[in-house]
Amino acid sequence: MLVAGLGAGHARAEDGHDLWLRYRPLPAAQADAARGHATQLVAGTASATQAVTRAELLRGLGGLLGHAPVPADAVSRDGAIVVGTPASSPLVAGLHLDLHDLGREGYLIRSVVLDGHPATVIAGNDDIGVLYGAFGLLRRLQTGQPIDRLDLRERPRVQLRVLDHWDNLDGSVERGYAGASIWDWWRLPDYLPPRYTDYARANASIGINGTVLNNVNADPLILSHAYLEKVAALAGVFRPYGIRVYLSVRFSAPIEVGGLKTADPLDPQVQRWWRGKADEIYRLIPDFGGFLVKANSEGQPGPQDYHRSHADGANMLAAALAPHGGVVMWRAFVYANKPGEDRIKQAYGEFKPLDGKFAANVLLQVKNGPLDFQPREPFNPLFGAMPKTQLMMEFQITKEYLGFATHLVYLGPLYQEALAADTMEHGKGSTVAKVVDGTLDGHALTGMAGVANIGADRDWCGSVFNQANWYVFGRLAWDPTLSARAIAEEWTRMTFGNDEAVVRPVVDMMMGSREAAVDYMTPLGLAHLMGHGHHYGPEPWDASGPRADWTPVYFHRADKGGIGFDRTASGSDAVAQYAPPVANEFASLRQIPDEYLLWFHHVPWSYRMRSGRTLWDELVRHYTQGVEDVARMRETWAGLKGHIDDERYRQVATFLAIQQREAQWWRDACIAYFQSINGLPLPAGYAPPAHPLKYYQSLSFKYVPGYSAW
Ligand code: BDP
Repeated sequence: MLVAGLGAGHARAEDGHDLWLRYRPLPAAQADAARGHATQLVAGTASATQAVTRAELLRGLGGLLGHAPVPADAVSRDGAIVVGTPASSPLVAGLHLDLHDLGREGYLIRSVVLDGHPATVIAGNDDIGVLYGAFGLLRRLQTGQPIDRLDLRERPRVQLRVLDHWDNLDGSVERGYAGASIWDWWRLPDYLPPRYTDYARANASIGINGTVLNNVNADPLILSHAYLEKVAALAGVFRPYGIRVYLSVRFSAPIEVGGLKTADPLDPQVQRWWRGKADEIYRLIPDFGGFLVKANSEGQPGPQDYHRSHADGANMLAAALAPHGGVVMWRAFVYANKPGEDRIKQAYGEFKPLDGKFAANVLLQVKNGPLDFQPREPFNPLFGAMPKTQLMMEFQITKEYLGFATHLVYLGPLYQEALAADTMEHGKGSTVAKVVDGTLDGHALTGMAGVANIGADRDWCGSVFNQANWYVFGRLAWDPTLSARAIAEEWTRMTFGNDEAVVRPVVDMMMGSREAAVDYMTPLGLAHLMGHGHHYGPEPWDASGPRADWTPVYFHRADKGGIGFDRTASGSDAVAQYAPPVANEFASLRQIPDEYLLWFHHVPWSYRMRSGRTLWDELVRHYTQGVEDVARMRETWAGLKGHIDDERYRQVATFLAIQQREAQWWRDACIAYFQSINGLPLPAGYAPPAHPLKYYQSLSFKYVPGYSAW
């Protein structure tokens, strides 16, 4: 028959489209062992969420085990899987499980005996918890773990786990490197391609429960009725998967869409307009999540245009959403208020005085670092400084400053480093994770956002390894205390299978990849040395307009005498924004960790590092190390040839070659430039840059993907 003729089981190339939900057959021994625990599936279909849960289990188990369990209404054999809530399933109700601390989204998976038969129950208080449980069970199988003798309880530690799409209505994606926007606005609301459902499945599988569909640099048109109908259609696809939609709104929309003369948040007409808009939205989308707002930041309008505060603006929108249960995610990424002041100090100056002034349904969305998604930044001092405000984390998943889609940089270690940072707000152990999950100051409304790296590319993210960054974001939003390594291992097993000869080297490569990028781009606390505007490649010499604080020279401050930004009391005193023990550590040359040295200090090139080397020698060593690390990553990958399907193998191999070439470019251009400033020789044994500085300075790039004027 035709199917057999195509070579059953092997015909499909792995192009990455299936993400970590590949459900390829498990090795025989594991499949045999598991099959006895997946003979029947007793799962309802009364709600849309129940239906997709059942479908996912049939699909997943069928793929992994060779054949799916038999759908059944009752347990009649050993090895049934029983799925539901006490309300949806009499079998689950009869077990009298202790579900009280699981909340709406938590789940329990337990091996039980039902009607005399060993069975596995996946239970929660709500359908959505059960769906998460189904994905949890599938994940166990996919990662090579047994599914007998189970007793698992899980619940998310963060309430709003949200992707922020910086997608424009014209189909482009700001800072997007995976093709065009996945939202086909033109053919919405009628046409709903399967990728919308797959997007929702993928998100639900890692616990993401919200999506902001459009760019923070928002087009007001999104609030027009025609577009709201398109948004409603997407919300309908996502709803069964527990995903709410949110929109980025432009603060001046009452003028642009509403025809008003002002957007002053204290103007009653403006307030009425937003209330009316909220009512209209909720008529179309009863579970609409709320608004994300970038205001008075990088040219966006905001309440300050009317001499009102950020709190006035946020609270006005919050009042419009509150009757419907919506929230406002107000961004703290602002730096325009005091020209001349150290850019990284400005958000704190702006928002700290507003602590306690925000309405109950407002979250302040704070980037992990005080600058802008650099390869490494110290944690944002707003974390730990606003106990009376619900602060949510904003990470960037798309790699705007990390080599775009082609560099293999696993962001787990970056996220973990930020979450584990100790703010010392209430003494030792006051980690950023505890601010974000609300436990430090007792907040109930909590959130974590990730700027999505998703586009219309077949593999969604522009490379297979970028999928790991979407994955790790979701898993850490679910539980910020999980380890980046454990998540990398999970993802690797789901993505490439459980062959130990693959898993170990791939996980090691992933775990080292972020430090490699820091080394070849911005070691020792340097930041923002990327190409002007597009942020592609090195441009440490750039001093062009329109703003000094967009240029590399502003940030590295290299001169004949030394390099680095003095942010101690003798400089901008940004250190003072941290709690005293943290501030003291950062301010002290003796205590500051090497990785933050030039972020906080301007030191001579001859400065003696802990290693005994001079700063200059150490800098050259790090730049070189970064390139060598990428070379090693390439070797590791080459060693996996034959263990990975051809298509994905070749893509990664090609991208690693690009990465190595660009890492070398970064190293050479930065060394050539800094050497032109300090006039020092390279330490012995280090190769000079391949080209003179002028060559690197002559490179220019047009049509760089993801470009935006900001
Ligand atoms: C920067 C991006 C810019 C964004 C801005 C933001 O370069 O495209 O609009 O952040 O977060 O990282 O608002």
